[in-house]
Amino acid sequence: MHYISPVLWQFLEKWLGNSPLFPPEGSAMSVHVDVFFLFLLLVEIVGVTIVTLMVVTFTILYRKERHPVATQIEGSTLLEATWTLIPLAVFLVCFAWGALLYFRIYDPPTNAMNIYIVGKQWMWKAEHPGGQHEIDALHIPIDRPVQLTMISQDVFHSFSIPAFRIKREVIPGRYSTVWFEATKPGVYHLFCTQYCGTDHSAMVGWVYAMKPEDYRAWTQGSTSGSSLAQNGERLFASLGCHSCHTGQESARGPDLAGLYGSKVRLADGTYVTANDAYLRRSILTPGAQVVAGHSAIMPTYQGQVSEEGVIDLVQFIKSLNSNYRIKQGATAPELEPGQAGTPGTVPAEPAAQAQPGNRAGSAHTTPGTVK
Ligand code: HEC
Ligand SMILES: [Cu+2]
Repeated sequence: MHYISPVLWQFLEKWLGNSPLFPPEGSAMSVHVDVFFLFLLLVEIVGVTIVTLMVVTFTILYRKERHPVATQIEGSTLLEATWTLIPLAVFLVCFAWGALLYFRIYDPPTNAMNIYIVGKQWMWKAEHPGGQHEIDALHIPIDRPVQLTMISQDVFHSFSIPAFRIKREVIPGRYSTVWFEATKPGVYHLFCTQYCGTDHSAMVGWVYAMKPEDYRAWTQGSTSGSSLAQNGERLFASLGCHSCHTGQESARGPDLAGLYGSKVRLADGTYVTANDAYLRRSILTPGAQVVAGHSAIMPTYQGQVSEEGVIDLVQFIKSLNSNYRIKQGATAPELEPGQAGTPGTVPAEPAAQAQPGNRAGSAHTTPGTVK
């Protein structure tokens, strides 16, 4: 963890930690970002010092009074190679080091828990899987990777938690993600770092990093009674989605059970992975990516559903996935054996049609059954 002497590091952390220039280190990534930052700072200080010293020295040594007549120098290959290769090596180290950090920062672990963030003028809305909503606040457990899936309802925003060393653009019409793993319980600043209109400076909040048991208590204490997926299920019914997506073979729309995470063949012969972004596009611009074997009869829901509503629908469709997977049993090795349904009764193909009596398949028509 420490690339530099632990004693020096402790000193730096203590000294800098009390300065407003240097936010506390609240995430697993912070220390890596900081060490790299300090390395860059060091390289700059050394570079500036060398250049300044040489400018001053040469100005004094070769001033006009001492050398009234200029001498022509033909140059030195050795010297030129030195001042080319040494900086090149330093820059390549920065590049490699930065790239390694970049990949780590941009690649969320697969076991990360997901929280949705909707940015709008001028507030941050967080939606937890259990249906907990909060504004300008974000409660998270420590010691566990958390991924944020974010979208803006109006203009560009940027989501930043300096203590976690993260910052990511929040864009209208598109999900962006960022992840972190908080290491210390505490309360940290949350900012919008993209000028987004009159009250941009008020688009701030607090992150509450809590011990897992405190987080669990918080989720239980602030639940609205229904999860995002359950809200989505209600919306699915009230928008009339279930009239086409019945889960039956004869239905006008494709079966949505097992869709999430699967590869979908489109009418033009290409394949897409059904992730959050695909589901969102399918709901708002269904004509853009038509599923093979179906005609483009699905109406657009642009303007009829808020971003929060789309998130609810996406969560609902995702939950069909896991229910379906539980039914599959045999093809879901990550589940405990006790949870498995009746292996062998359902085709192993995840995108297969739901069987009659399959809870996931019939959930479209019977709202209230999916947990
Ligand atoms: C008039 C019938 C109809 C209604 C109503 C309808 N859909 Fe669809 N839906 C379709 C058809 C047909 C397709 C496949 C063709 C396409 O991709 O456009 C589809 C495709 C989809 C897909 C992509 C499926 C896949 O296998 O990749 C999703 C997700 C989806 N619909 C969700 C919804 C949601 C959510 C609603 C309600 C807000 C809804 N649909 C309402 C007919 C409908
Ligand atoms: Cu903003």
